[in-house]
Amino acid sequence: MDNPEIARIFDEVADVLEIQGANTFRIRAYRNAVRTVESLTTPLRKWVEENRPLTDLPGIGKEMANHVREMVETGTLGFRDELLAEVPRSLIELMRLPNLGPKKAKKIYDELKIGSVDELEAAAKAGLIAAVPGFGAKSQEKILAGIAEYRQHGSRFLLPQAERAVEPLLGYLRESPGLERLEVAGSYRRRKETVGDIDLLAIASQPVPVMERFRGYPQVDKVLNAGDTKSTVVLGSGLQVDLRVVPADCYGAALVYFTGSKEHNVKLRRRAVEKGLRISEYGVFREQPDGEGEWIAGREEADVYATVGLAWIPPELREDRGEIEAAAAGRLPDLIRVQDLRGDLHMHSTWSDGRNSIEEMVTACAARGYEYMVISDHSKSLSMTGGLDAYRLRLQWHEIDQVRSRHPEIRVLRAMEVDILGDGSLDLEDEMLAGLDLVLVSLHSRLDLPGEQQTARVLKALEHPEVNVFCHPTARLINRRKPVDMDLDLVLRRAAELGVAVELNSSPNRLDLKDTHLKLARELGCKVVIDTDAHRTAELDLMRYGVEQARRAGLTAGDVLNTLPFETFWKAIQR
Ligand code: DGT
Ligand code: CA
Ligand code: CA
Ligand code: ZN
Repeated sequence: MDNPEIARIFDEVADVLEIQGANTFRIRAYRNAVRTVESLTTPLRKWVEENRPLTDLPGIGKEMANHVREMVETGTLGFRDELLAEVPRSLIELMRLPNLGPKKAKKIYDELKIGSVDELEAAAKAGLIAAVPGFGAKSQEKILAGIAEYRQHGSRFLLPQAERAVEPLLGYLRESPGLERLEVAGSYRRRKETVGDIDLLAIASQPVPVMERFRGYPQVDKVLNAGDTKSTVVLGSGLQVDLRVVPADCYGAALVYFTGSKEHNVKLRRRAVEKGLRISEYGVFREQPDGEGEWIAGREEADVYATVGLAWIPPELREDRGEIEAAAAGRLPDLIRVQDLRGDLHMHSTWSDGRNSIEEMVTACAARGYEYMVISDHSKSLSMTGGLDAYRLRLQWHEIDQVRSRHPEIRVLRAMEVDILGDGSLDLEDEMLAGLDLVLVSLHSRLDLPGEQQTARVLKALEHPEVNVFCHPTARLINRRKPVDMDLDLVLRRAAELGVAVELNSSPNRLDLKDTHLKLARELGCKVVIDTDAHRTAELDLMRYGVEQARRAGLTAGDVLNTLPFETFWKAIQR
């Protein structure tokens, strides 16, 4: 667990304690710990590993030290989990609203007995919030704006979170007697970066026992709807899951319908109407003069698409962004696959904030069958990550040379993820930049600059002749941080002219560039790479999330530089 995560958990504990009206000293102790952790320049993990006394740190007493050790060693904090079980979930939801926070949430809760976001919204719209002492019309407005923002992002699950809940559930359901087919539809199947809820579809000889088994799943927190062919539950994680059992004859039609997107379905149905057909979740019907439709297809998805003259469309493309037109013209892209990638171009080692040594990363990349790989630790201005200055970078090169000689099976490139400083200059001396095989650049600070300044800063960095890749260009963190204000169109155009590649960072928290941006990048002739930004060997497997995002953008292997064999790749990545 890294420092920001530890800080976030301490912050959460403080929030809940504050809601509970706990002793102010206790709350302050956690807030102080947050501040200490946030300003620390070495990973706490290192402190624990090296058995350095954590209590030497300001604001870290015995209790906090134990907490830190627990988080580093187990990846979670039992005390936090206990607290979260005590406080009404809805109140935590309230306190997490932008522009609210624990104090105001508690006040509103105490005064108006409001315990959910919906109730809060209704109260704000009715003017009740403005009347609460300490609040006014202005804060009421801010709360409504916060709710709108939260609705857009906050309540959606990241794909890996959803997967952690869905995978075991699928395994459990597959044990149902009489189950013949089971698939996840909805945004999950389209591999959207976040999902609102999970839509399951099944065929079963007898639906009722499948429904009963579903509702009896041990992780089910609440059953919202219990029917013979459709049920809805909420899992302990808060994730809502629908299960529908449909007849085999309309499984394909139902799968198309519930995979969506809505926009894709609308376009598809319109196309059907033009051909005198009607597509619904029950099948494809030929319209008859008497109003009754004649069923003509529905068993498989491909059958449904075929009735309207289309090839089967991969779910990732079903967003009505030209995929129906492409399918009609027989020009659907041959989407990139994980096995097309021949190298990972962005990863960290213990030289900065990674968990594994260079050699461990090299062995792990070789085990994944890569032909080449890139070690790219942080530069010095990111002191909290242990970023490297010129001196330590030279030492690292020495180690890379040694590892290279032991691992001829894979080509190891030396790079650095160089920080773009506030003024657009780079956080490493020119002569050192020249000594790197590849130069990656990223924004990690001053992410709130006004658009014009941010754009100018980035453009200046990309002009530097040594730069090869612009990493996680918008710096967004999904559900947590907005993309920077920047003229991305302009930046991508310039990157294309300069021959600088843009990254699709596969970390499921980032997925940056995202699908629509990638599409734009390709249209503008920008080079694209997909990599993991792994901070430990296991994270090398995150590549599939990047590939899924690329597929959503309609990218083929030919659109991505690191699908190329090394010699060709090496020429293509040069400016
Ligand atoms: P989500 O859950 O917000 O991440 O997004 P989806 O796409 O999974 O949406 P969801 O769960 O509301 O519905 C699943 C699919 O069912 C959706 O992609 C398309 C279909 N669907 C739902 N409601 C409608 C509707 O009102 N009209 C049409 N044509 N399709 C719908
Ligand atoms: Ca859904
Ligand atoms: Ca749904
Ligand atoms: Zn990185």
